[in-house]
Amino acid sequence: MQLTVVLPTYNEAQNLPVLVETLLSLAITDCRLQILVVDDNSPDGTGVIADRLAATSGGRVHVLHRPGKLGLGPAYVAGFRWALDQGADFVVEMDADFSHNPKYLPAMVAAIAEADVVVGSRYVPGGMVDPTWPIWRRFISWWGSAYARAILGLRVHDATAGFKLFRRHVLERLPLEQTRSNGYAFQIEIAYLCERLGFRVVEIPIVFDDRTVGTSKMSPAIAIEASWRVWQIKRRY
Ligand SMILES: Nc1nc2c(ncn2[C@@H]2O[C@H](COP(=O)(O)OP(=O)(O)OP(=O)(O)O)[C@@H](O)[C@H]2O)c(=O)[nH]1
Ligand SMILES: [Mg+2]
Repeated sequence: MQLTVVLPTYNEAQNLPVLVETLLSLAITDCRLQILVVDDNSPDGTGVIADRLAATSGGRVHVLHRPGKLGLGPAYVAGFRWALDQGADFVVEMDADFSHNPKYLPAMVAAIAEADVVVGSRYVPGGMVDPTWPIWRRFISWWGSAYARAILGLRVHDATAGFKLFRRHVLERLPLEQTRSNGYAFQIEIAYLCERLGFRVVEIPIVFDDRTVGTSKMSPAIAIEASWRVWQIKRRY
């Protein structure tokens, strides 16, 4: 079985080498893990580092270069399409800043035996956001998920989760190229489509750590996008 981890990167020069090494050393039975880095011409040279990692990986690391910062949603769509074209049986999406700890991946792979989609979830028992976050930040994160769930009638508890494992046939069915969202909205849109199409979604608890190096690309604009896109998603599908 082929498992492809899609890592979108924008200025993750410090995180990427360690993350790639950690992912490649994971013991995941019955799967050959490969990595696709989708880099948006990061000014800090992440793309060059990714090429170097690919060159010495024996074909386990690949890089998709995009000409500029075109957003997280389109980066994932390009990465998912590439993974499908390469024959992936399973596809993982995760952040490249260690907020999504690779140590959860074996449990997620085990859980896919009984599911179509496995979500690394902050909002099921045992899961949480970084306990050092101030209360307002925890509240915004919780509220974003609760808002999307209420409006879209989602069953998944972590509606904005960006740590997901998909079976191939799920991504084949999703209208990926029709999505227009970015950031949190993209995660909500994918979660909604998965439920609308009747896929079995299972949540595995994760602790979401704050990044320790590099800078966040999140902005109020991305949070605001999510709040109106939720309504657009509801009308559209
Ligand atoms: N290719 C690509 N990757 C991106 C883009 N924006 C963000 N990323 C990557 O997407 C992942 C998540 O972005 P972050 O900036 O960590 O955003 P976040 O995790 O929601 O927010 P923080 O809690 O502040 O870290 C990281 O791996 C980023 O490098 C983009 O426009 N293009
Ligand atoms: Mg992050």
